[in-house]
Amino acid sequence: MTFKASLKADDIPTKRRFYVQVYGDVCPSVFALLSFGETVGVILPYSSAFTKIAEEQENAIRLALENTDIKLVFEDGGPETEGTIAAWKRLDSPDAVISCASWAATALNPLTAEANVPHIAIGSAIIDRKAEEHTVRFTLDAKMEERQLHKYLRRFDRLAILNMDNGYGNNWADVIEGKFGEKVIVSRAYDPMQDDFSKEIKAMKEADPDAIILLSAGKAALLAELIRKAGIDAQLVGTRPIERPELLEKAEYTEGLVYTYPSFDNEHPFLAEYRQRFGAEPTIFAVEAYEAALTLKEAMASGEEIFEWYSGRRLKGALGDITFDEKGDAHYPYMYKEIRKGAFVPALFQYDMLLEETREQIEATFHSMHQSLEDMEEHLHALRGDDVQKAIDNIMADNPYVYDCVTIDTDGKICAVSPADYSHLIGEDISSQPQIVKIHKTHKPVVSEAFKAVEGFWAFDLEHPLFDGDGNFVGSVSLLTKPDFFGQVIDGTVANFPVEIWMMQTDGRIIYDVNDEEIGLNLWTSEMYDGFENLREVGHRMAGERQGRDNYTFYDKELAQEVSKELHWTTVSLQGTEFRLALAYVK
Ligand code: COI
Ligand code: CYT
Repeated sequence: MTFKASLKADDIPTKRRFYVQVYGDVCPSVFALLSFGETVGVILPYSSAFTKIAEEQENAIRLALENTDIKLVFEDGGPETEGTIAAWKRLDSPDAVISCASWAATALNPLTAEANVPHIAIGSAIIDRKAEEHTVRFTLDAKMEERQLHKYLRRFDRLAILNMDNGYGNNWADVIEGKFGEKVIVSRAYDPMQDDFSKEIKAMKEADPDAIILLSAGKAALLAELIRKAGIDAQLVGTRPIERPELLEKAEYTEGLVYTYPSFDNEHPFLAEYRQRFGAEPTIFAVEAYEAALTLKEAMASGEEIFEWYSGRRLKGALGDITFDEKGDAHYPYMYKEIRKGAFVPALFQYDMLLEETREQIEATFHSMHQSLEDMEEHLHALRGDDVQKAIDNIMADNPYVYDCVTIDTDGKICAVSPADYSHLIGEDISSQPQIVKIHKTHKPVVSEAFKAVEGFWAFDLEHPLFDGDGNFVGSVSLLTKPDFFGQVIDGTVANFPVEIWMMQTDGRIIYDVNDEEIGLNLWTSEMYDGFENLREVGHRMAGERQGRDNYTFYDKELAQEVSKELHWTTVSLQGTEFRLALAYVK
């Protein structure tokens, strides 16, 4: 240890690696004997409104690194950047630094980069990196969290914001105001070190909002109490740091609070160990801190440059399945939680909300595809020629999800194709396809079930009838989509929620799933589902009922492990063709 202290970071940036490389081979046993541990500086907001958060993080980091030769130096960063910078100066050339809070990460990023000391940010949703490719962050960016919170907030017309006056609260308030504009009728920053919030509560009362967004950590319980005692019945909404034990002590005021929060695995052994050792319930602050410390140890031992080690990496641990992007930011699912019967639980409303939004999006996308066919009708009194080609090229330009657009005559032969690259399809006879048979009989728009298209893949076909100037049926115009079309809509609506969506026809055929290999299989007959009889039974129930709830056992998203899933399903109805839309989640 003392030996180590004489080495300056500036002289030898990656000390340990240097010694391994130079002397390790020559004299491994001496190296093993010396085996000096590295020092990790940890800057946490002890003397601030977030003392309990800092203590939770310290506990978790100690737990992660006990029985290792890493030396931990905890420093108080206080409530603001000045304290953080002073704490950084007190550290004597550490091998890495972990810091908590957005403002601390923003301040430490350029300083640690200049000193060439790896920097890990925890509890830091909003940071501004002056130095790129340096700071690794375990907190999901607020902009990502906002995209999820947004889906819930948009049901309210009159929003109020009550935020802690610091780099977390003020920046988050800006994000919401930027997205909701006029709908934000009042916004107040409060000093989190204080307990007198009478001015803020008065402003809330006067504004009479539908929802109050509390960008709070420790003070949310008191604020909720004051809000309710003032007779304000607005929905209370929060973000990740709001989940603190104090909220449950004031459950009579906080019941019904809805907030966004990571959906980490509640069964992970770390949680049980933390409870046992410290006699308290760990929150996301502890989970992030633990995962950061544990992986930092591994990164340091790898000899690789720390940022490089994390960048692009996928890890499985207490935070669940997480991936780091090229900026060094972690990504992992968030969900809605709520306080229900005095406990922090996954919010029940989210499953039907996401299912309904996905249903609406799929129907709206088909509707706009159909609309663009109708809009071009006047240019489609014939099936081929320059005008027709121009019209179907325009339709293609309007419909990014569509694979191709063709016209089909009354004999069921393809006459014109867009994009023109696929003109080899001209002359193909598709007269026996059920949707063609149907439109030739009804002269009405139709959506096919899944079928093998002449293009060579499972597809869906939206067919629209065409008539000549005298109103005689002359054939149809078709928009063809791949199942991936559903995937694109679904990815947009459930992005970053811990749910999966799949689709089934009433004949048991799986028409969309995150696992490509399942698309096109039949739930009743495919051997993929042998041994999952209760899933098959549920599938039969789904075929007969337009909507419902059930549960089943099947593999997880990676087809790795069998898990029990909760299921909510509904029906997408397109020109009379019905698809079951299923949302599943692991409880
Ligand atoms: C953040 O900055 O993202 C935090 O969670 C800070 C916390 C101390 C309130
Ligand atoms: N292909 C297409 N059926 C097909 O097989 N583009 C439309 C209809």
